[in-house]
Amino acid sequence: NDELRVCPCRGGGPRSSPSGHHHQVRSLHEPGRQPDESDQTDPASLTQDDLSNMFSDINKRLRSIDELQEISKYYFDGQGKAVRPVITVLMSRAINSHLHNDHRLLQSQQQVAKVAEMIHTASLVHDDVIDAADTRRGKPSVNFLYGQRKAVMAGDYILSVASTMLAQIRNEEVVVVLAQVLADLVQGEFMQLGSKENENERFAHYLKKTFKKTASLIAYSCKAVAILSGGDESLQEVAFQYGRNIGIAFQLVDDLLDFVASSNQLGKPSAMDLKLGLATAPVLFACEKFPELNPMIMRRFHEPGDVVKAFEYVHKSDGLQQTQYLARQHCQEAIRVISSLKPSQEQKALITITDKIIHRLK
Ligand code: GRG
Repeated sequence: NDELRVCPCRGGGPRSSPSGHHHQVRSLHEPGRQPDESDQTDPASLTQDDLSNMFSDINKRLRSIDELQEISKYYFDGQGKAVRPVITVLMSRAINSHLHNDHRLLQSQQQVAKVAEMIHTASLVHDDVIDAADTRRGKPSVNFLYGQRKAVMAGDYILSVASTMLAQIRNEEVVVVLAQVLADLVQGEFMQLGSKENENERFAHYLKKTFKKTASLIAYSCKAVAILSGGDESLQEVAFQYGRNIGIAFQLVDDLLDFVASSNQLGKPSAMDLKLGLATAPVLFACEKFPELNPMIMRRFHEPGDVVKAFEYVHKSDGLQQTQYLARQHCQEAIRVISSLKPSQEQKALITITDKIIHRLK
């Protein structure tokens, strides 16, 4: 029932004041959807209790001088999918079950879930400044409402509070692991600025960028909670590889949705990647059938008509199917690694999530 989420302010409506915004705080769960009591492996139901206070806790930590507080809290309204905290909580509990026969979440693991959502949100705020995006999640973006300078500082502030929360976990290894995510996010964003001239290097460059920009946060959050559970290196590697594979699949589907979903579903304009000059997996695959795409990729779809032509070539090729196939392969690899844990509801939910990632519409 995606329709329930459609907000009248979608599609570049009038500027609305953030304080007077009409969105209800939505829980992590689908509105109007009755949780199925019989489904003990549903990711949303399984994580409901552990994440019910996440947004109010984060909002409490973001206390600051008036306007900075208002801007920083803007995206912590329950409208995001909270994919990273859900995966982090499920991984924590799956590993706690595996090692200690006790699926309860540790407070430190819950803190990692919050920090992951905060790092994600800070990166969204900065990303929208870099891309000059007007909308995000179907509402006006922070930079659109408050301007670039305040948006940059709000992103920095969210990150600084997240750093304090990370330090308060009091585990040096976890700090090192999650600090790597920050370096990866910046490097991933940086890699996106350049295109490779050599066609053979393009796909490898794209996958490396995809790991850093999207998968790193999920992979290292999974590793961090494995460390906190007392897992050895091989168990930490299971958690990391699950997160890495699911993260790459998630971004591949994101890149696919940019070509097939409506702007209403996405909460931002579609074909945005082409408009930003980015050649993602569907285009790189399409290039095999239509080499005419090569010069367009090199000039970052800058000439008039490039975006429309490239969009058509992608749809005429099997680039979208190939992208989906690659996402499925990464999901299968995620399932393979997580199957080495002792069976638990949470382990099964981590398998269910791969299906949701492949079939998601937003
Ligand atoms: C400030 C830490 C920091 C980094 C700066 C701008 C930047 C460097 C990195 C950008 C990273 C970025 C925006 C990656 C995109 C990842 C992605 C797939 C976002 C969409 O995630 P969803 O669909 O979003 O989970 P929701 O809205 O559901 O939360």
